[in-house]
Amino acid sequence: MIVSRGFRGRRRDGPPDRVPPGQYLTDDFPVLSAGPTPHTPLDEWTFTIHGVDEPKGWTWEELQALPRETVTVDIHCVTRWSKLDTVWEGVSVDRLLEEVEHDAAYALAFCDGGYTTNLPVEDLTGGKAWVAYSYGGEPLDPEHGGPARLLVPHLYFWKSAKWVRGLTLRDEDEPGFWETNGYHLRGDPWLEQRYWGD
Ligand SMILES: Nc1nc2c(c(=O)[nH]1)N[C@H]1C(S)=C(S)[C@@H](COP(=O)(O)O)O[C@H]1N2
Ligand SMILES: [Mo]
Repeated sequence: MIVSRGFRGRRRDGPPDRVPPGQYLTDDFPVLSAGPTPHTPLDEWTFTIHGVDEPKGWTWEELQALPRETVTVDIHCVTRWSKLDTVWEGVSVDRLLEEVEHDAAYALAFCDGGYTTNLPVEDLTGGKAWVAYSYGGEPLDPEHGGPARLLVPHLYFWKSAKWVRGLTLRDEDEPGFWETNGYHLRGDPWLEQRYWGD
């Protein structure tokens, strides 16, 4: 585990309706990556939905041409930091899933570098998840997952896969990288679903 930026800020408690149990607030944006930062050129970048009869892919340009949404959300890392009112831009996963025919219940997000994370499709739909390519009004920093990452703010931040390249839709839940290593299959911060058995 590479933690390339420390916690400079003081640990603060936050409003209990915004900060889930066991979390504290930070103004920093810590970097947590399980490996080196990949640098895929945009002209080689694609986002693909697999696990369907007709897989669907978008180039970087095609993704940029889809309707973009600006969202302001709170994020919660299982290592106990939370950050309020983060501003992102991206394409909603609803919009992407519109273009495939499927009735899958689960998805496995896959990334440059090999990271994966599993999610119920229900947690990716209904305006709750995005493929985000901008943070704080700037293109997403490579350390934070640029050119694009999954953003699923209502779950612990390990579900927000950095350098995401697509989703594989599945009938059954298959644990991803951290989930295979002891993290909870779903990861709802309000229920403190941190580890297996929580
Ligand atoms: N591809 C990839 N995505 C990842 C990770 C990773 O190691 N690789 N770490 C996860 C974890 S544990 C967290 S807390 C967040 C951290 O995102 P940040 O570095 O932008 O704070 O990314 C998640 N997404
Ligand atoms: Mo994390």
